[in-house]
This record gives sequence, structure tokens and C-alpha cells, in this order.
Amino acid sequence: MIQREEVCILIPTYNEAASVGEVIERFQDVGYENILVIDGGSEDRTQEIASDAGARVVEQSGTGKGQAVREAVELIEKPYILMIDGDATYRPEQADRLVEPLFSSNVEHVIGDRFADMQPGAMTRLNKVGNRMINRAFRFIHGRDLQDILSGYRAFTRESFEQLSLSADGFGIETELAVECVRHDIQTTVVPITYESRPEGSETNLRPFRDGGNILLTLYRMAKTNNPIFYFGSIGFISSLVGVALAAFVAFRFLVYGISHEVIALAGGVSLLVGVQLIMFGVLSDLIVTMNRQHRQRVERIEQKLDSLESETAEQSTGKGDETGKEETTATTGEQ
Ligand SMILES: Nc1nc2c(ncn2[C@@H]2O[C@H](COP(=O)(O)OP(=O)(O)O)[C@@H](O)[C@H]2O)c(=O)[nH]1
Ligand SMILES: [Mg+2]
Repeated sequence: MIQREEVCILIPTYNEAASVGEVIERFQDVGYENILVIDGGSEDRTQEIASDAGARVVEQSGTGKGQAVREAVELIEKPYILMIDGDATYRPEQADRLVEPLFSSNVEHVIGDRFADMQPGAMTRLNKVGNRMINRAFRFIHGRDLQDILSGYRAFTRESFEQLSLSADGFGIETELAVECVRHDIQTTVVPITYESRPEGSETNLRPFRDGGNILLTLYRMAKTNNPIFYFGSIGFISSLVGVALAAFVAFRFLVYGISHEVIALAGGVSLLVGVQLIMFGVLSDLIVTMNRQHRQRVERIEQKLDSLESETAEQSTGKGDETGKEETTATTGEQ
């Protein structure tokens, strides 16, 4: 059962006057009244149109979509958040689909998969290829298939969002959200959505090469804690390869022509040594990360058991009419 009044619609905007009013009204039409627009200091009438349409409008203190979203979540009191672009490329009528898993299961983060129903012209070929590449890299490095990690239509609980350590200011925020969900074992699910092209007169703020490059870099940087073998091993592998190539060259020149290259030999040796060490370091870090994860899971299971045990004993004592038992239960559940 979806409780729409428990959901806050979060719309980051920057120069979206052409569409933001429509987005807000369509949400109101399907029963979502709590709408927060976090604006990046638009030069057009975005802020005015949004507040006239009935949304709460706040201007972000920094710059970039990422900073805007982080700042906005701190202002939200509702336990459930639905994030959407202000550009009318996503359908407010599909909001229930995204929010539903949060209410009906223990899922804490829902991603709308744009590739499930991509309208013609919604994404340039370049962006499609880039998105595919990024999703593949994510699956390979972080070991989970979330289909469309860069989607801007997602629903999550405020509590799960607060667990994530996010630092991206710009469009890296979606990548960070996906990686952090994996890292913190946050139950994540994917639902199909429709992705439409921007309306006339509206322009994207995305710069494909620059933002795409940044996203790949973020994916790599964040592999340190999710997949250290990849993080250290990939550089170690390249370094070893260079070392082996240099050694082969030196050996060839010496054996065939009788010429020796001391400096290149030294460089090759160092490169190989560094490479092998990095790979070993990756394996060790991986061991630490895996053990740490196992321990954390065990601690979480124990915590859960303790909680259920506590509430059971409390129930029993309240059953006997013990008032103090009742107070204890509320105190412990309140802490969570
Ligand atoms: N507050 C804020 N919102 C931004 C900023 N940059 C982009 N946005 C908004 O973030 C959403 C996603 O950006 P968009 O340009 O649609 O990216 P795309 O969907 O990847 O093409 C849109 O609603 C933008 O208006 C920014 O610097 N600050
Ligand atoms: Mg968009």
C-alpha cells in the first residue's frame, strides 16, 4: 500500500522553465503534493513557475546537480524520496511504480530503467553508447547489474540515502549512488520506465565527453573499496606488462645482436616488480574487504536477532500488564 503523503518529490533544476511547471502539475494530478524544487540559480523563470505551480522552491548554496540533491535531502522530512529531472523526460504518471517497492518490500533504493522503453530521439546515439559502456564497466567492476545506473528517476528511503557517503557535485551523483548502494549492501531494485525526448526549447546541461569521462573515473576511483583487486590489479597488470615487454626487448637485442641495454633492463625490472607488488596488494586488500563485509553482515544479523528478542520479551512483559516493559519497547524502536 503506497502512502503518497509520505513521499517527497525532489526535482533538481537548472533553466527548466519550459517544463518544470508541467512536471509539478502532473505529479499533483496523480496525488503527490509534497514537491521540493532545488534550483541551481536558473537565469530563466524556473523558480517563479515552480512556486506558482505549488512546489516548495529552494536555491542551492553550491553548484551542480550532485550538490543540489545532497543539500535537498537534508531539507526533506518525509521518509521516502522520489527524485526526477525537471525536464519532462520522465513520466510522473509512473511514480507509483518506483515508489511501490519501498512500501511493499524491504527494498530501499529503486532505479527507473530508461532502456526498457526509450522513445525515439530521447537519447543521442553517443549517449546511448556511453551509457552502455558505463553500465558494463559498473557491472564488471562492482559486480552487480543495475541496468541503468545513470537514470535520473529513482526512489529511495531517506534513511538509506543518509548511510551513503556522497561527494560528487555534478552528474557523478548517480554513479556514486549506485556504487554506494553496492558498498553498503542496500537493497536495490530496477523497474522499467519510459524515457522521452526533451520538449522544444529545453536544453540538456550534460556534456557527454567531459561528464562521461568523469563518471568512468568515479567508477574506477570507487573500486578501491568494492573491488580492490581491480583497482590495484589493473595498474599492476599494465605495469607488469610493460616490464615484460621491456625485458623481452632487451633479451632479443642481446641474444640476436649482442647489444646490451642496461638502463632499459633496469626500467623493465622495476616496472615488473612494481606491477607484481600491486597485484599482490590488490589480493590482500580484497581479502580485508571480504572479511570486513562478512563480519559486518554477521554483526547485523546478531543485531537483528537481539532486536527481535528484545521486542519479544517486552511483548511478554506487557502481556502481563507490565507498564515499564512497554516503555522500553518504544525506546528501543525509537532508536532505530
Ligand atoms: N539544482 C541544479 N540542478 C541541475 C544542475 N544541473 C542540472 N540540473 C538539473 O538536473 C536534472 C538533470 O539534468 P539534465 O540536463 O536533464 O541531464 P540529463 O538528463 O542527463 O540530460 C535536470 O532537471 C536539470 O535541470 C545544477 O547545477 N543545479
Ligand atoms: Mg534529463
